[in-house]
Amino acid sequence: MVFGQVVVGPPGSGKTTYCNGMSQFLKLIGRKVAVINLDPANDSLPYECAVNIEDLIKLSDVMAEHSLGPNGGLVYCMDYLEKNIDWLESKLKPLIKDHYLLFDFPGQVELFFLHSNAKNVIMKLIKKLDLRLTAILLVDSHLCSDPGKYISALLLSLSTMLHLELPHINVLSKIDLIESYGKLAFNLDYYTDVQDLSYIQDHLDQDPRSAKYRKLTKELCEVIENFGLVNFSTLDIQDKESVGNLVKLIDKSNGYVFASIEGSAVEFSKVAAGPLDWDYYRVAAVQEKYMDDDQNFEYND
Ligand SMILES: Nc1nc2c(ncn2[C@@H]2O[C@H](COP(=O)(O)OP(=O)(O)OP(=O)(O)O)[C@@H](O)[C@H]2O)c(=O)[nH]1
Ligand SMILES: [Mg+2]
Repeated sequence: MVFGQVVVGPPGSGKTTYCNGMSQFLKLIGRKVAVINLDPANDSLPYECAVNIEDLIKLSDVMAEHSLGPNGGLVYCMDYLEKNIDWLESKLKPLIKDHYLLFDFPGQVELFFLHSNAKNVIMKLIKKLDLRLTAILLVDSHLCSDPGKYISALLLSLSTMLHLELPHINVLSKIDLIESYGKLAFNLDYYTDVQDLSYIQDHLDQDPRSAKYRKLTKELCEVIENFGLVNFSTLDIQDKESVGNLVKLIDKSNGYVFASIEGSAVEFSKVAAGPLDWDYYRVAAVQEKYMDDDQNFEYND
């Protein structure tokens, strides 16, 4: 079985940095990792990528040839990728024998809740190559500092979850910076647990600009609460413990934790119900080397 992650999220939310940090963390705990860049606008990649969409299609060529802007160009590129899925499949085939896969996607979020090309690409790969993928939606934690933006982030998360139909983890990225945006109106738990949105509505109502949208906001919050699907994990990509905690969740969501179990249903349920207390940090290399203060990701061991 082949496991991996589909990394999505708005522009600048930290997807490429995440793929870089996550691949290094996973390598240090002993996994073989391949990062696949499917963002044709990724100019300079901080990681060594195993497959690069640029080898198939270049955004600059698309924009010039079809007189498209960058966003239309990206939709075209995803469409082209879907039509040429055999190219991607042939590139991945040698890797899936023993690699864990990380897919770095573009930041145009409409690709993941509106258009179907990116989803079709993922679904075709899952079907053809028998992949077990978890979607990681990164949302900049700075959005918590504004109630309106936070509600937008909730809607984005819900729409993406419903559209992609994958095991899914929403992540508040850059959590190390959260204090620099000023004091939050509520504890961080409130933003991660998404339990009672009436408090954030009350807070939003204090802003006179939002008065005429009060009913709309209330209805939207009800939709989010009625689905009951959205919550968030937090992440500081430079902090090994933060990355390790997220890896535990991801491993449970896509079934990686069950991969090596060949026993009875009882053993499966023990793993499913129990706390994941594997020692992700036992590898000395992780203790010593994971990410230094300069985000200098040079961790060759
Ligand atoms: N402090 C801090 N900065 C981060 C973290 N993750 C990413 N960043 C910074 O956020 C900026 C954007 O990161 P990228 O990885 O390029 O974001 P992206 O989502 O790939 O951006 P696009 O591909 O343009 O959509 C960079 O300056 C990163 O260094 C984090 O956990 N903490
Ligand atoms: Mg990127």
